[in-house]
Amino acid sequence: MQDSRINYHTARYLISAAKLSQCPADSGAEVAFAGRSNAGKSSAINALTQQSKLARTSKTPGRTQLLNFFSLKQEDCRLVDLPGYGYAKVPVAMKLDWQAHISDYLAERQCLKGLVLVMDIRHPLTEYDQVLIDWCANAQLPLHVLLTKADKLSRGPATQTLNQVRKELSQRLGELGSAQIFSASKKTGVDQLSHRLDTWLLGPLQEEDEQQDA
Ligand SMILES: Nc1nc2c(ncn2[C@@H]2O[C@H](COP(=O)(O)OP(=O)(O)O)[C@@H](O)[C@H]2O)c(=O)[nH]1
Ligand SMILES: [Mg+2]
Repeated sequence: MQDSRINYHTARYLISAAKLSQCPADSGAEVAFAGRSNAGKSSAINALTQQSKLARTSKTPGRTQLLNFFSLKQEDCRLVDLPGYGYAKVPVAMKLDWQAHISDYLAERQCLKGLVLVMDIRHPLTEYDQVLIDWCANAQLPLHVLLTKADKLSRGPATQTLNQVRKELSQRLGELGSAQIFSASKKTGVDQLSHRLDTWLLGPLQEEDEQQDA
């Protein structure tokens, strides 16, 4: 199925920003990818855009502390790779450090239409995933969870995790929350992700061609 409305393959690196004032103009529509370092964020963006080196992937966790912007050919639409909230063993320090980098962005960015929260399907709903879920609930920002590295689990446990995460999201976010299984290695779930982003960036599909009953 290759019928997404936006061609994500057109994504190009635009700019990196260390703070809000360095971000591109706050116009159009943007979707941001967040998640723990090493969860598979950059790989997910590369799978979505069918570009192996667009968002730098690394086996070294927590290397980039910048917000990386990618522009799509679709007018004024962008993808954003947010800094990972690292591996540090000190939760409070980790939280403050991470927040210093992107809380301004999340709070102020008007063109932000939704957040993709990337979790390793073997380690879902970590403490800081929970912080982000609460943040979205408070801000009433749509959230889509990618349970990635699904190639590392068999179908049974993967589905079990998906159901658990969906239940949690529905309790805390209602209609604003959704989740899916994903694998950047196997390209599983790319179409499902594309459709979710289409809806966020362009709005719901208009059923113009649908025949109207009298
Ligand atoms: N098996 C498997 N490995 C993955 C997948 N996605 C990412 N990885 C690996 O996980 C590590 C971290 O990925 P990366 O995309 O850099 O994570 P980020 O820090 O969240 O951007 C890298 O070694 C990737 O090759 C996946 O879907 N399946
Ligand atoms: Mg990365």
